[in-house]
Amino acid sequence: MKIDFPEQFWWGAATSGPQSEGRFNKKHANVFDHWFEIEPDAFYDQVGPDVASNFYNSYKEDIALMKEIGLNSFRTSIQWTRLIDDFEEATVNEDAVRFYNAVIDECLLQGIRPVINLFHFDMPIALQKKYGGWESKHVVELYVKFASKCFQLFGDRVTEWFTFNEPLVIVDGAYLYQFHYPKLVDGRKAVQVAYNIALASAKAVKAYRKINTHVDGKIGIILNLTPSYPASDDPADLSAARFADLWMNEMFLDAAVKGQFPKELTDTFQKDGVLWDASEAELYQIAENTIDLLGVNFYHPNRVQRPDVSADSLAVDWLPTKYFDGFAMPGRRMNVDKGWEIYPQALYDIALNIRDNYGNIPWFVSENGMGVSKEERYLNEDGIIEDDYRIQFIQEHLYWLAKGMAEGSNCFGFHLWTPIDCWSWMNAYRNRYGFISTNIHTQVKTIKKSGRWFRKVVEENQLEV
Ligand code: BGP
Repeated sequence: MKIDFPEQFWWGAATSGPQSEGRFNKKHANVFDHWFEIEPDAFYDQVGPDVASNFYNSYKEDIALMKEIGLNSFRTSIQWTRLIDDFEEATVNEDAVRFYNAVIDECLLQGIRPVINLFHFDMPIALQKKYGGWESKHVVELYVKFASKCFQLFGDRVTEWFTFNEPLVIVDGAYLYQFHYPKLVDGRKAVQVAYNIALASAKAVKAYRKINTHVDGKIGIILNLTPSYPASDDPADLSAARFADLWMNEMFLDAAVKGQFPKELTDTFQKDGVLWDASEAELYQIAENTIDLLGVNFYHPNRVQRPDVSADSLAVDWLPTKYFDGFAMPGRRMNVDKGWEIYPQALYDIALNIRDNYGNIPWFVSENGMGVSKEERYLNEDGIIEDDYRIQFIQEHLYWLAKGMAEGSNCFGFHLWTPIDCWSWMNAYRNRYGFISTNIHTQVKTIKKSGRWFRKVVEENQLEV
């Protein structure tokens, strides 16, 4: 079967500054630079972000490789810590300005649309230490200054901007489950951080609309949406799945698209004594500054059952998992390396949810992909990684995405995570996701079988399944 995609469909891939560039301006550190400095053992094979995939030095060659596999769009992020010299004043580092200009210009020269995100987990450590990072509304203002600077410097050529990547991961990782620095377990702070990020996003949207001079300019947010499927029809499982959806999906999605948080969620926070500090004026800003377009990162579904309400699970502090637990779906298909269930139909469910409940806002798959460890297992005699598993993974997700689009969902693109194998937080280089492999010792980059396959999909604007 052949499935046609719309003309102008974005066929691309995504990375982030901290995961690809390497630490090119050492004046400031972000939370991950800092964490690696103080606790290298927390990172897989003790590999930190200093070099990453060396994009700072090899961006021209890397963009040429992206062109070779046919990508027409590429998302990365501008790093706050690299661009800005003085966070209070938002003065810039000239070399960083030169670098980001060069990346944007090179993309345009090669016919690749540069899509820019402004925050990908990379809080400056100085702001984390001095103000508590996203716990602070002053930091919200500093972020808006940084964002405004980016719009001024690069907005004449970048037409699609995103304020944040996966804010929920910051909340969960840094404030609840300890996989991001500062690794706190503090429900009240977690909830305030979620609110402050939603507010920062709305304020950045507002700043963009004031500054933007590009006729096609648009701004949105990138969210990891994981539909929550209940274990059974039992009311306890259904209400667990409902809360999981509120917390994991609707909290940021409703704020960004509808301009308000779900009342069910804020009522629960209120009841539990963790409701955020919010002023009328701020809520008005959130209501007024909704997004133009949405990025959806999707990797795996969320299987949900009633929570374990033993004394132990409640003792720690307020955790959202007070209301739900995950479970392993019997008979599920797994990406064994990553420990994630493979369930491509969820992309169809996401598509229809956006169509039916979010005004059919224009959206794209901003990340999807398959992390595989020790991928050199699949090297053939010619030194090419034969990643048929990745081709199948993408095919299946595109199939369900196309079905949602055929039924009217307004999706305009698909980005794989990631173009070139890159560094990934605590996992460092454990999970490889790219169309192109990186040898982390020699920095040699080689197109995988999936990259060649994708080129054909893009050329034909068509998927064969
Ligand atoms: C997403 C993040 C990316 C990337 C990806 C893969 O949540 O937006 O930054 O890290 O996950 O993650 P990992 O390599 O840990 O499997």
